[in-house]
Amino acid sequence: MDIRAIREQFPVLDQEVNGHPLVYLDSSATSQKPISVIEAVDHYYRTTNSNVHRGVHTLGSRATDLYEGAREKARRFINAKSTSEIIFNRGTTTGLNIVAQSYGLANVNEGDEIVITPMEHHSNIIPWQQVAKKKGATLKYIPLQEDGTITLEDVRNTVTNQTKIVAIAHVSNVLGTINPVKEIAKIAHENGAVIVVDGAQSAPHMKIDVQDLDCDFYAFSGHKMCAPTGIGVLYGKEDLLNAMEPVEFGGEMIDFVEKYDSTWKELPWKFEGGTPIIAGAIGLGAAIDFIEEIGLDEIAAHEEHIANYAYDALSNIDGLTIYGPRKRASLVTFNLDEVHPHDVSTVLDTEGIAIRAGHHCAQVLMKELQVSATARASMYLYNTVEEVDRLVEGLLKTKEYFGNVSF
Ligand code: 7TS
Repeated sequence: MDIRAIREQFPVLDQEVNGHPLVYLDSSATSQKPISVIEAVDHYYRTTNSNVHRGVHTLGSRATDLYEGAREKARRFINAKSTSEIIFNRGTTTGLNIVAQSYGLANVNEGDEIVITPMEHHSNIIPWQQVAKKKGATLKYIPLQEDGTITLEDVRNTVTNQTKIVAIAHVSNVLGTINPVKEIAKIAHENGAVIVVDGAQSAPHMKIDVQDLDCDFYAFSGHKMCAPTGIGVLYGKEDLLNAMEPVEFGGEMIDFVEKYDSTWKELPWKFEGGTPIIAGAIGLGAAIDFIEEIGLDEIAAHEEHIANYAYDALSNIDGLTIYGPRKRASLVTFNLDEVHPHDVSTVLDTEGIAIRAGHHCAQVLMKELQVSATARASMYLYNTVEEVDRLVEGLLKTKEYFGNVSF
């Protein structure tokens, strides 16, 4: 992979921040966007902008073709059987909420169980808390091991034939843990449950095959994989989606509306009420083209290399604790003894290095790790080992700085 050529595709990376070349290590929060994506959106607004599915005019049908073309790209990207199974929405949070509000409320009853893990992002916890509360169901957690993984034995012990939904992150946004979702799907299905996969941190980084994983639902966000903000995909198996009620009602999603009753369009449009995220979907299509041109295997290999490099380099810093397993996605979450993570990120920012500090929308996990916050450096296809070296230098400076300050 020619990193220099790739970096040239990302204009935002070519700048100084606080007098230093920017080192962007916050791609788990949101990725940067390549020129082809920026131009696809720009070109759409300059030449085509129209509403979709309704116009009989030329621009309207061009916009519809582009929008539906993006759906086909998204289908191929995760190897769904049909475009009926690809629902465009705002992102992972919206996708998971659709499953909870529609499938969850209809299929979870009193005494049933919903199974999640302590490493979930808030958007894969709170929707299930809401369903459990409304339906008198129990929310159960698969226990976390010391190293930030879960075991299949614990999955088997937690999932029972009362379990209706197993909801799990494919990759943890804090620990970097890669969960064995294919095996977990099998256990869920043996117990008559469905599996909902939070793919926010996996879709950008590894080849996803929803048929091979045999997951029932899979949600991801465009903005973490080079696409604009405000577009995401919810995949669901067609028979499940067909049996589900929409959660948003209004224009675009109806077939016939009468005074006291209405009927819905077929999939996937019944879940896309209102004017859809047209430019966002076109941007996502361009992002998929960009990623596929480089190749997800290439990207995954590059990220594995950089994740190992970062893990080793940060492990060598005295007083630095890394959270999560050795085998991980391309992010490293850590704390420096005695220094609050917000102070770490503030000092790093003065060096032009962007990392994230805080609870990372994972307060349940923070409690489990017995910390209130952590710092996180997250890498993507455009990051280099030299940037990791800059991070290490910045951390050594941070240590020195705070070592000389008396509290
Ligand atoms: N699930 C996981 C595992 C995530 O990492 C995120 C966002 C979401 C769901 C929600 O995605 P959204 O696009 O709907 O917001 N994670 C982060 C993060 O780690 N830092 O900022 C956002």
